[in-house]
Order: sequence, then structure tokens, then C-alpha cells
Amino acid sequence: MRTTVKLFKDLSKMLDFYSQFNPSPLSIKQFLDFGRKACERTSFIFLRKELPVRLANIMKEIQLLPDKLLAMPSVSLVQSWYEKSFEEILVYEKVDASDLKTLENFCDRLIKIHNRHNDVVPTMAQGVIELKEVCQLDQQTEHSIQYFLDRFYMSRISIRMLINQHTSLFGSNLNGHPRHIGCIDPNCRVTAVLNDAYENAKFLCDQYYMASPDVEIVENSGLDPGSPITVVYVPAHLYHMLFELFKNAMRAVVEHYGSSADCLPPIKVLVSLGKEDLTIKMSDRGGGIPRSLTDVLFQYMYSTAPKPSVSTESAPLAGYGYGLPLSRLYARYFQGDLIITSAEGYGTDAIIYLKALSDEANELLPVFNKTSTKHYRTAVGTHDWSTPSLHPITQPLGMRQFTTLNHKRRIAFR
Ligand code: P4A
Repeated sequence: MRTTVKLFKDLSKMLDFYSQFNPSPLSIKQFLDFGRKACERTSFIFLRKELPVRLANIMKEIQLLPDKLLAMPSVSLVQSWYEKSFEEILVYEKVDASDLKTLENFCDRLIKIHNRHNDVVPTMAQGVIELKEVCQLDQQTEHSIQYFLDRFYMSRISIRMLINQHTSLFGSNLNGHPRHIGCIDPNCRVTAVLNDAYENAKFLCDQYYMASPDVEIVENSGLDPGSPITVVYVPAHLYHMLFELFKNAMRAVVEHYGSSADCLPPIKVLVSLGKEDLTIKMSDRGGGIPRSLTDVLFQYMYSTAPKPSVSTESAPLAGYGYGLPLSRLYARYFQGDLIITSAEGYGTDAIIYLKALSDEANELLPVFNKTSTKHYRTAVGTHDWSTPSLHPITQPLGMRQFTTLNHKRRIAFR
């Protein structure tokens, strides 16, 4: 008993210590430059501090989650993985960095940590489902959970990126792509990734609906007409986003026209390279969604709704996953974005923005501080915009203004 108390004290002391530091965001260019020079010892010295800092920052936020969510078995399980990994990296805090055996050891340890956290996303989702089963969530709790999961998954993306770079550059398993620097492709052909994502989504779509729309890709190379558009990027991240968007677009098109339709309107993709942005716009004619639903598509709470009883074993093409919210995090991770705009009755445009310049593509990382803490403690919806009136108008206009004014308090602009 005494030892567990001491261990707990040590852990929370170390968490307090490392969470005081802000994470150091790297740009894709820095990842690339570093990967080309490739000094294992330098990478080790950076990571043995940076990994505990990023872990501690997000672990402090886990502790701020509503108690009822923290009490869910899946959430405690995830929390225990983080604690274990944090402690395992702290072992290297003060060791001799010139010892080759240590470097090898560290690399193996990172691979183990990476694998331990493989199922964090579905396990955390399970925690939210468990919570929804035991209690009705109020708006404040839903807001906190959305805010937390965005930051938590972003932190996870960034930590896995750091681990991937180190282990693929210095690990014994050297059968990665020859052109790639770790998981970055310095000449990532956007249309190649588009075609991969399209073909794999089409396979699922054909299987499920026995029909699928074609794709039409147009490239606008802007400054350098005629040459295929490339970007310095993580192809796996780009694939993840495009695969998700294709699945959504296909599902919308086939369900809108019916799978027995003579012909389905193609999904049109525009790839445009400008000075600042690389834009990928995917347009479908799947009937679109009302504007009020676009935000909902990005809510984890919506995605974790219990599955509809109508669908049988065969996995639906899209939906009920964290597809869109996670895809947007991948886009934002290197200062891009993912936006959905729909014309209800016609179709949907999904736009991915990436930074065209690798030195502007900086990691976007959650920072634990007073501001982030406030999001878990302060109520949302401070009622500084009108809400539709619930009662039919019965009073004369003049009277209504009068009564409204009577109930009003002064609004302070500070
Ligand atoms: N219309 N448009 C889309 C969807 C519908 C759409 C849709 C019914 C809604 C939910 C869903 C998948 C598709 C689209 C492209 C998008 C997103 C939504 O990128 O055509 O699964 C959650």
C-alpha cells in the first residue's frame, strides 16, 4: 500500500513538472531537414524531454474530465496506458545519451509504446458510449467532451508522428519507402493518393450498394502549369482524409439516386496549388445536407450514437465512426483545415486545405494552461445572442419591447 501511494505521488509530481513546459511544435520542413541529417542521439535527446512534455500536457487535461466519464472502465484503461508510457520514457531522463545500447533500447521501447496505444480511439469512443448509456448528457458535458477529444486525438496524432519519425529513421526495420523521410513524402503526388483513396472507397461502395459513381480529377497547377501537383506531406494522413471524404460522397450519391439508377453523377475533384494553400475540393451531387447538420457531422457525440438497428452485419460505407472529426484533425495538424459546405437538395463540397509551403506547415498542438482549464469549468452558452421565442406573439409590439427591456441586465464589454 505504502509503495503505491509513493508511486502515485512520484507520478503526479512528474506530471506537474513536465506539464509546465509547452510542447515544441515542429514544421514539416524541420521534420524533413532533421530526417535527412539523421542523428539518432540528437533525436533521442529531443524526444526524452518532448514526449513526456506532450504526454503530461494531455494527461493533465484527462484529469479535468467530468468525474462520471473518468469513472468509465474504458477511460481508466486509456489513462493507465498513458501513465505507463509516461513512466517508461522517464527512465531515460538522466541516462548517458552516447551509449549505443541505450539508443537501441529507447527505439524498441518507443515501438512498444506505439503499439500499446493502437486502440486508444475505439477505446475512448467506447468510454463515451458507456457514459451515454448510464446518464443523459447535458450540453455543458457534451461541449467539454468535444473540446477534450479534439485536443486529445490531436495530441495523439502528434505523439505518434514523433515516435514514427524516430523509429522509422533509426529502427532496425528499414523497409519503408525509399523516397520517404520517415513517414513524410517530399514529393507526394496528390492525384496518386486521390486515386488510391477513390479505388478503395469504390471497392467498399460496390460491395455494399452494387454501384458507385465515377471520379473526375482536375489539376490546376497554377504557377507551374502542366506538371503534376506534389506536396511535402504525410501521405498516410492525406489518404485518411480523402478515403473518408470519398466514402461520404459515394454514400450520398448512391443513396440519393438509388443504386439501380442508370447513371450516377461523377464525384468531381479539383486540386489547385497556390502560393499559400494547396486546395482539394471534392464535389458530389448526392443531394446535400441541411446547413444545420454540417456542424453535427464533426461531433464525436453524434458519431457515437448507438448504431441503427436496421443495418445488419455488413459494415456501412460511412458514418458512425470518427471519420470526419479525425480527418479534420489531420488537416489541422499541419495548419490546414477541412471544411464541408453543402447545398441542400443538390450536393456537398468537401474542401481540404493544406499549407503549400513546408516551413509554414507547423504542428498545431494542444497546450495545457489556465485557458484550456477554463473550458472544462465554465458553462457554455452565455446567452449573448437571441434564441427563437417559444411563445406565439400575443402582446402588442410596444409592450413586448417594454417587458424585454425590463428583464435585461447590462452587458459589459471587457
Ligand atoms: N448528403 N451529403 C452528405 C451526406 C448526405 C455528405 C452524408 C446524406 C451524411 C452522413 C454521412 C455520409 C454522407 C457528402 C459529403 C461529405 C459529407 C456528407 O463529405 O455528400 O455519414 C456520416
